[in-house]
Amino acid sequence: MDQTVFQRHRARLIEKMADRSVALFYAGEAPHKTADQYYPYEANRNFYYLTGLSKPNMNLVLLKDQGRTFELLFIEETNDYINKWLGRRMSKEEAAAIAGIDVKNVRYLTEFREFIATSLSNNRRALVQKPGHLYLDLFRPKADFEAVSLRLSRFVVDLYPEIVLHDANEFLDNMRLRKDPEEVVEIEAAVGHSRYAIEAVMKHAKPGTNERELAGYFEFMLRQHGSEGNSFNPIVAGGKNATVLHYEDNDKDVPEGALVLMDTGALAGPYASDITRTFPVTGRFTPRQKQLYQLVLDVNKQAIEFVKPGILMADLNKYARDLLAAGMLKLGLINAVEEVGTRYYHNVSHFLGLDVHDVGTYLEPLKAGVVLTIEPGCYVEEEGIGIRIEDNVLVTETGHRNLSAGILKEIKDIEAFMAK
Ligand SMILES: [Mn+2]
Repeated sequence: MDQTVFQRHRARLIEKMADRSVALFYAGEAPHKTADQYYPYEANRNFYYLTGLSKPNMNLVLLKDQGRTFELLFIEETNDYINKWLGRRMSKEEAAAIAGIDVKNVRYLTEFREFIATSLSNNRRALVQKPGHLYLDLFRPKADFEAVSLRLSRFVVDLYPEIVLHDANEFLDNMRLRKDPEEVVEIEAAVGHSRYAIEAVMKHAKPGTNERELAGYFEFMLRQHGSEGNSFNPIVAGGKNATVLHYEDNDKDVPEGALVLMDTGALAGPYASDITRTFPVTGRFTPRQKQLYQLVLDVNKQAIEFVKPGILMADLNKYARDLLAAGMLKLGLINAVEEVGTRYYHNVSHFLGLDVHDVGTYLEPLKAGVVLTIEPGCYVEEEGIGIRIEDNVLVTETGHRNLSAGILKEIKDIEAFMAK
C-alpha cells in the first residue's frame, strides 16, 4: 500500500490523542521456540497499521504538544555480522519511504532508551513539555500474557506516576474496524488467493486422501499464487470431523462418500481472508448431503443479503439462527426451534481485516467499511455430516458487497467443476 495510507492512520490517531502526550508502538520480535530456533515473526498489527512495516525490532513514537506533532521511527542498525549471517536490515531511507516518515526522524534503536527517558521527563530538550499522557498497545489475549508494552507500563508507573497511562487500542480498535478502500483491496487479494487454492484442492481431493495432504496442498497452492501463507491454522475436516468447530488435527483419511469441510484463510501481506467451503470428496453430493447443504447455502445467501449499515451483529445472528432453526425443523433435524443449538453452535459472523478475528466492538450498529464473515453451519454428528459455508462481506454505504462471491458454492457448480 501507498505510504499515504499509513500517514493518514497516524494522523487520525494523533488527532484523538490528548494534548502533551506520547504514544509508543513496538514491532515486536519472533517468540522463542526451542534451543536456537524461533517461531516465524508475525507483524504486530497495530504497528503495521501505523507504519506499513512488517519487520521485527522497530519502534514507533508519536508525540503531541500544543498542536505540534512529531513522528519518530527507531530501527535496527545493520552491521557486517548481521548482513552476512541474517541478511541485510532495512536502511533508514527504506523504512522512511514505506512508512512515509521524514528520514531525519528515523533513528537507530541504540538511541531509543535515552529518547524515551527524555520524552517522559520534564526535560527542556524533550519534544513534549511535561507530558501528561502515555499511550501503549496494552492488548493481551489472556491475563498472564507478557507483552513488551506491559513491561514498559510497569516501569512508567514506577518512575513517572504523574503520567496517565492509556491503552491505544481504545482508538485503534474503532479505526481498524472501518477499512480504507486500499485495505479492502488487500483483503480482496487475500480472498483471491483463497479462491485459487480452494479450487485446486477440490480438483485434487479423492476418497482416501488424508486431511493433512489436503491442508499441505492448500498451503502450497496459496504460496504458488503469491500469498504469504495461511492466515490461521487451517481446518480440513472429512465427514464427522467437520462437526468439531475448531478441528485442527487434520490427520485422518477422508472416507469415500464424505463431505470435506475446509475452513481456511490466506494472507495478502498481513491482511486475512477467512473462507469455508464444503464439498463431496467424490465430486457428487448424495441426496441427503444436498438437502442439508442447500439449507446452509440458502441461509448463507439470505444472511449476506441482510447485511447493511445500521444493523446490529445481534440482529444478524438472530436472523441467521432463526432461518437455520426453521429449516432444521422442516427437515426433522430438530423437534423444536429452541433445539437449534444442538445442530448449530456458533455465531454467524465476526470482523475480518488485519486479524482473522479482527478488532472492533460488536455492540454498535454496522458502518460502511466494516468487513465481516457470514458463516452459517449445520452439524449432524450421527450422520457424519458437518457443513459450513463462509463468505467475506464488505458493508457499503448502501448495503454490502460479497468479496468472495466468485468462490464456488452452488451444488451444481461444485459438481460440474469437480467433474471436469
Ligand atoms: Mn470465520
